[in-house]
Amino acid sequence: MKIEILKNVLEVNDNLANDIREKSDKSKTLVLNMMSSPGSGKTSILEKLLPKLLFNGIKTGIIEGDITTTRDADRIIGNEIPVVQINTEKFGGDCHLGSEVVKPALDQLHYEKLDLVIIENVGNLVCPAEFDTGADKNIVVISVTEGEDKPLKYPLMFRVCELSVINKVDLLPFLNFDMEQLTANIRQINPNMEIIKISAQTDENVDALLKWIQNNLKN
Ligand SMILES: Nc1nc2c(ncn2[C@@H]2O[C@H](COP(=O)(O)OP(=O)(O)O)[C@@H](O)[C@H]2O)c(=O)[nH]1
Ligand SMILES: [Mg+2]
Repeated sequence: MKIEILKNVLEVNDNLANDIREKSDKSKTLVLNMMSSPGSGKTSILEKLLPKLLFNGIKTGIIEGDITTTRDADRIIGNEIPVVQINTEKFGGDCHLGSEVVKPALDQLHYEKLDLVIIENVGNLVCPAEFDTGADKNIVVISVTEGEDKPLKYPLMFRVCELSVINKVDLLPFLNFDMEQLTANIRQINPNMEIIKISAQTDENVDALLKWIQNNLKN
């Protein structure tokens, strides 16, 4: 009985996610879903990325997902880029964003008029990977302070993503961290994963992420 209900929930979620993609394909809007554990630097990356997107004339909207607070949206506001905050506690405290909460946020942004929407999912390496948000591509951010083993311990997250952003490389001189081991672990789970190493603090290589986005825009 329980299994049947879960199957239904996922089916409803997937159908709505497919509707979102159908509409974003028509309007040529690229929708990205950025996931990671709490504190990997998702909002910091957006803070560095948004002025670059604006400078390059890419019409962008942001969806911020958190259990509670508008702290991340508050950090983004002021970039002349529209932001919608979703607080999942209002929907039962979900640890992820599903398509049923993403769809109204996309509509609020009038996503059909935008080139790009970036969703910052709830910080969590487990549940967000299980729910299709309707995004075209999934991105996982992993920072160098999290340990090389995380792709092996949270394989679904690395299976559903097409790009791994390895953040906080500015900290490498102070850490006993094996970058080669991390990239080997990522590729063991997902041999096709693209990998971009950045520092959202120093802005190192954030332009490579911008380029990746530009290459994936639909128009
Ligand atoms: N040293 C360093 N710290 C970073 C970097 N990116 C983010 N941080 C810090 O990591 C913490 C969490 O960042 P935040 O953007 O809120 O992560 P989020 O929870 O994934 O959105 C903050 O204290 C940031 O200043 C980075 O590239 N290098
Ligand atoms: Mg954040």
